[in-house]
Amino acid sequence: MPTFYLTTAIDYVNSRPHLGTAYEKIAADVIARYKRLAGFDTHFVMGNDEHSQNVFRRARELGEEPLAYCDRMAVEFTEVWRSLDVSLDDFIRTTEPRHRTGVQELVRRMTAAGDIYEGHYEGWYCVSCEAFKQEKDLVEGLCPIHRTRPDWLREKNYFFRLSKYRDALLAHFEAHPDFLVPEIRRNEILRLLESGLDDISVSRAGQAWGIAMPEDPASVIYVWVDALINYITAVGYGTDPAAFERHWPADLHVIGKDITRFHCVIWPAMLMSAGLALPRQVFGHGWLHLKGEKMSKSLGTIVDPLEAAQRFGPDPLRLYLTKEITFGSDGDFTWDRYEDRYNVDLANNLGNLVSRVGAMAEKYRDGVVRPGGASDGRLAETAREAAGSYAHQMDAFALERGAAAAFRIVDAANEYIAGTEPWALARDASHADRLSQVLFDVAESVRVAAVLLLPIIPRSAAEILRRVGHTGDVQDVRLRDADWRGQGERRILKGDALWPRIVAAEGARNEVPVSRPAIVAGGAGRQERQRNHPVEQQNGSGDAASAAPAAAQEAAPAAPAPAAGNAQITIDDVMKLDLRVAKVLTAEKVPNSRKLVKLSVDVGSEQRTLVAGIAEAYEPDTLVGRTIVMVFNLKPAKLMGIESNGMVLAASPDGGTPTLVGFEGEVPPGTRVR
Ligand code: ME8
Repeated sequence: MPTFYLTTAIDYVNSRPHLGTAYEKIAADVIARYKRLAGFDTHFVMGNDEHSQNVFRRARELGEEPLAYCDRMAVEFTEVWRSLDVSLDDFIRTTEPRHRTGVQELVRRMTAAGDIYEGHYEGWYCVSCEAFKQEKDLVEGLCPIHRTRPDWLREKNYFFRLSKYRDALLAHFEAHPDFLVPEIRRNEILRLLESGLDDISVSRAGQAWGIAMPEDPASVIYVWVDALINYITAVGYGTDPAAFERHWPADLHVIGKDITRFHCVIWPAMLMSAGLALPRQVFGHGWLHLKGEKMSKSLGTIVDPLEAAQRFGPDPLRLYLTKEITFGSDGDFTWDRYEDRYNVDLANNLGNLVSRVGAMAEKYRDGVVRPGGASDGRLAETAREAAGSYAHQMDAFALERGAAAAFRIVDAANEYIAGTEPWALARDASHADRLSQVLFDVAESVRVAAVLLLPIIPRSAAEILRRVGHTGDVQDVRLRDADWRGQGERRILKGDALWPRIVAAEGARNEVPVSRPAIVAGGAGRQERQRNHPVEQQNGSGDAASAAPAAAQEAAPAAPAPAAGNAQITIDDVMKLDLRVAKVLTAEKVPNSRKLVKLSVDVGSEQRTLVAGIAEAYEPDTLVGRTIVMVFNLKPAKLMGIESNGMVLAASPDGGTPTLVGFEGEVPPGTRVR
């Protein structure tokens, strides 16, 4: 079986993980899971970088021993990775004995090669970067990344003859055009190499926190040199030669674009000096931004990954980060966009499809679907094309395109349902075979899409596979299982809506309450998150499909569900909506909510209370006396503890503020809108 050794950067532990660092781990996990799916014996290693001065200072600030602090942070970090379903095989900490032994061994070998010499360093040092800086690196005297003034150092250091390796590095880049991807990063490093290399300090004097230089306990090894070596100590360098032999060289280091110089200049030169093989490839991903700024603990622009995962469960977050951000480029995270994509990709599209397949299979075929003969082959063709493109894109780490390919199958299946109208076929016994085939083809599409989505949304894809009749261990599923299987019988299971459609209380759209997705993260913090986000389950039954409004999670195929995309609905569907004119009697802001307004309205025959997400667009006073349109027959739902009996209609542009639907002239309350 081919092997694949994959690593991420190891994190500084001076604060908890944020969504930017989590982005890297999730992307790497998608790759690791994809490689397993593709049949590789994959070894996926992550870890913590503990010998940083920032870590030492943080521990001291908290009155803790540095090692005890690091122990605590290791628990916190691994807990976050576990909650995000990151499937790491090993977690290395730089304070571990296996690491210390390997680091000292490597430095000894570099010394034996004549590449380490004693000298004095005088210059700038940014503790947040843990990097020696030259005057030309600073902007107005500040570190451009952390916007802080670096320290001025004068100390005895050991130096590494990095300059000696410039030509060898250039030759390596030349011979291995894919050593560093994407190309923009490769070009940056090539320019750097072409401009020449200076030797670098590889030790710090007068510090106790770190790994001692082998022959000089008064000096500790520079934290970056210490950290880079994790990639070999994690697989046994200096402690377990057989494991090292098995795993090294790494197939891929996944790191952020800010640290490519360390990984593609210093690290390979260190390995060359020690006579070890170089990693095969380095992927320098982009930054996750929040409001246009790099998400960064030192800049304070961070989102808590657990909070983001607890919003809908880890899978929607994983999908957002994989599908919405071009892997290799910078990308934005906004709560609004995250919620929009949840609704579009999951609630309306994939979740709706799975619900419909379950409901139709049960209603028309008692839960068992079989081919009925004479498939038109359209879905099979889409699935084949998409699966081929998926593998091609994922092999090139174009994760967003891989995700998009899988969703092409989902889109096609939804459109196919809208086009073939199984509910109409069911009304005529002469179409029984055709109906069987349609149901089978749609179920098979769902199965293929779920196989392809396993690396990205592992929990949900496993659940979807179970619902479309997969019975084996999902760990054994391989990429070849994405081949279209036009034969056999499938037992299709109905279940709760996987992702009930939401319009969150803070989401500015018309108010549809959040139901709990069928698949969510477990673990600590969930209750806290629910308190912070003023949305409540619509009903206590857990029957999310019935809780979902306006048929977004429609499960009963007799009245067809509105499909995703541009699929059409019938007049019967439209007539299910009881829309009425109402007049606003009172309006008040809902406490602790930016967007919600509580309205009491006159609907002719009665008064109703509504909660609407329009507070950012309308002052409550301006609403009183206004004529609006509401959905009259929507199930009551609680928002911020207030029961809302209907939904206000408004034009709601993506990312914009809502505008209420109204009339030119006077229309009496209670009038039906149709
Ligand atoms: O750099 N978006 O640790 P770190 C995307 N210990 N990635 C981000 C990010 C963002 N907003 N912020 C950080 C270190 N990262 C060193 C690595 S490896 C031998 C030593 C990425 O905790 C960052 O680019 O500052 C890096 O790859 C990783 O998170 C850890 O960052």
